[in-house]
Order: sequence, then structure tokens, then C-alpha cells
Amino acid sequence: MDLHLAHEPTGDVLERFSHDGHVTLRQLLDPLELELLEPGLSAAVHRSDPNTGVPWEERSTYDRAFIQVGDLHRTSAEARRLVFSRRLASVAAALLRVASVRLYHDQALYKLPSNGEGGHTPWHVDQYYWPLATDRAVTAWIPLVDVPSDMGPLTFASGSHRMEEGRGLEISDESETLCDRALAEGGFPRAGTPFQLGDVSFHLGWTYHSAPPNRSETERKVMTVIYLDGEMRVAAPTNDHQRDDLRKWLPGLKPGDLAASEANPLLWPSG
Ligand SMILES: O=C(O)CCC(=O)C(=O)O
Repeated sequence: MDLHLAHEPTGDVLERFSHDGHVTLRQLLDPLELELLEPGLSAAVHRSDPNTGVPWEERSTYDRAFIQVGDLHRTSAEARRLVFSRRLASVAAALLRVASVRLYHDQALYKLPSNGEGGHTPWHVDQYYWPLATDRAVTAWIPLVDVPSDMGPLTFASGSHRMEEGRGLEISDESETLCDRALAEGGFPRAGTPFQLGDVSFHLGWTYHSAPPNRSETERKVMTVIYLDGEMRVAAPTNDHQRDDLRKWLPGLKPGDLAASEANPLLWPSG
């Protein structure tokens, strides 16, 4: 197994992803390779933590959920290995059933232990934040350590990419309460299993997800990469977050353009 080797998901995996809007591929990556990448990547995360020095009581529920550092592939060679991994990108393209994928952006999501006052991740959908014309966008959630159930593993509501209620909510206490209720009323089963190092989950932009607090004593270290259909077009932003995303992750582009700025390299097929 090598980050550079393409991987073809089975028909069963493709079916489950279409049906559930998420899937976890066990041991997709080599744990030894991840163990080698983790220290350098974590150092880059801690160097760039935007909340360093911000008192706990001044942080929003969002900022308590995790240390979030974007665009790590520009500052960390280890992050670059994951972002440009043909193995991950080939799976993303297969799950989306598209011929090619580009980078939307990457971000590390490190959840502090709750005795260090790390919080839960409220229920939400990512696509609320993205000015994109279609639903062909997928996030790979890549743990850099084992994530047992007490460390805040990502939890999905299976089939919820078809639910429309709650799509207009940013990550907040309100999204937690309203989405939790709507998901229960809609009868969407919840899938929150532990991750072993090497396991990677993929979820669509419209799939509802959340994570419990990290009740262990160490950081939950996770890297994410977001992939777009290579043919994705930019949509007119419908909220301020989407306006920010357009400036930050699709620089120089406007609604109707192919989502292919210099910040969105082709990741699959690739040389
Ligand atoms: O890592 C988490 O707790 C949340 C992750 C998330 O929301 C995402 O990857 O879209």
C-alpha cells in the first residue's frame, strides 16, 4: 500500500456511498506511512493554530470544536503527501462517479481533549459553506492516530444527504439542536464507529455529520481533503461564508467559471 497507488473501490462500496452519502474504507492507507507523516503535520498545525492565546470563554462553539488549520499543503511537506495522494484522489473520483477531481482545499481538524476543554462538533452540512453548482464534492476524513469511541470519531446520519431541512444553518448550537431533531424525525440511522489508523471516511457535502467531544487524554489528530468534480462550476454565493470561501479557495473566479483556479490543482487523474 502506498499513498501514490490508485485504488478502485468495489461495487458494494460505491453502492453504499450512493445510498448513505458516506462510507468508511478500513485500512485504505498504510498506518506506518501515516505514523511517519504525523509529527511534521502536527507541528505545522500547532504553529498555525489561529486560536492560540484566545481565552476559552471567548471562543464560539465552532472554535471549541477543534483547532482548524487550512491550506496545510502549502506549509507542510507531510500534508502535501496526503493532499496529492493518488490513492485518496482516485477513491474520491470513483465515489463521486466522475472522471476527474480537483482540490477544493485541505484542513486539519484537531480536537482537544475535553479536560483541555475541547467541545463537540455540532450536526451540520459542509455544502452550506461552499459556492458550488452541484453536489459532486466529497471530504476525506483521515485520522492520523487511532480514534476510539471516546476520542470523538466522526458520526454520520446515513441517507441524510437527501434531507433538506437544516441545510441553511451554520455550525452552531442551533444547528446541533435543529438538525438533531430533524434527523431523528426523518429516521436517519446514525453511524459513529471508532477509526483505526489507516481507516478513511468519505462524505458528501450534503451529508449531515457531527462528532462527540474528545473524552480521552490526547488530541484527536485528523487531516481532511476536500475534492471537487473536475467539471465543477462556481455558483453565486448565497451567504457570507460562501463569499469568504470563494475568495479563499477559488481565488480570482466568479459564478459560472470552472472551479479550477491555481489553488485547485487536478488531483486525479494525475502523473
Ligand atoms: O472532525 C470533526 O469533528 C468534524 C469534521 C467535519 O465537519 C468535516 O470534515 O466536514
